[in-house]
Amino acid sequence: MVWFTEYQTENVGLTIKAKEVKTINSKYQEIIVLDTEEFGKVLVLDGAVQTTEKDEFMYHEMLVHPALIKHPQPQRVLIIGGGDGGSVREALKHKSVEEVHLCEIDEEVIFVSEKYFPSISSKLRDEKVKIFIEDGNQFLEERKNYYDVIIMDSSDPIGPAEVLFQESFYKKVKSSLRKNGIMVAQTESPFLQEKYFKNAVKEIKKVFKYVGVYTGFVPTYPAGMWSYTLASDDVNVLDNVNKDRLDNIETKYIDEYLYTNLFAIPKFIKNMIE
Ligand code: SPD
Repeated sequence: MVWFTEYQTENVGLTIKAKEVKTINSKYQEIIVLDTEEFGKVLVLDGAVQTTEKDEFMYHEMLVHPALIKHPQPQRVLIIGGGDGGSVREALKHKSVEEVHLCEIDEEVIFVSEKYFPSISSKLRDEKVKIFIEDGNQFLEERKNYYDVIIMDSSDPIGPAEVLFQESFYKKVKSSLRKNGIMVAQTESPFLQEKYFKNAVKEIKKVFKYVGVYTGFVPTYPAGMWSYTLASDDVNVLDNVNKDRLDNIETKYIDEYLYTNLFAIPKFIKNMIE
């Protein structure tokens, strides 16, 4: 048994006991797979927990479904990051979706996920899915006016992912969306990563007309409190529409009630972004 600690801030860590630890060094990062009693398998990239078998549904459902439900008819979906496949799996639950493009910079994350996280990566080879091993920033340059929904399933804004949280990047996202397009981004922990959270929302607001921030619970992420930001130029993402679509989607976290009250977020968080 070994104790693994993710140093979430300079002063706070998350420590999990692991029965087994596997380390793979890819071209881009250190990938660790922990086998734990409490969370099942845990995927760690450069020291930060990305997903665990036990709580991944909390993150992936909240990241993916609100954007797809708010879009009038999502057919073309792009996921940037998310090589573990959790967001792909959730996006494919929407019947109108015809193609899902996954743009992941590190192919090794996909291989590791397919080997150790079959329940998360189960749909990566679905016929509707096309995988691009590319830098998201470059990828968008070549795809203008194409997607209905773009999902930013990135790691934290440190190192290579930093650029994915900047105004210049969100402008590219906007130009890759077609009419009625919606973007959703994971925007960090408002409680323990206030600076990253506020900055991401500020940059998104510079680019899109309609922006909505919501929160959810992910036990293995900093403070267990996570944020997501929806944005569009055509669809008022704050409108509470199409909630009956959830009837046809199997979920464990989000339901009609939660979706209807998606933007009922704590007051201190509203104050940070107003
Ligand atoms: N602090 C970790 C944030 C990770 C967010 N993305 C995770 C990707 C899982 N699909």
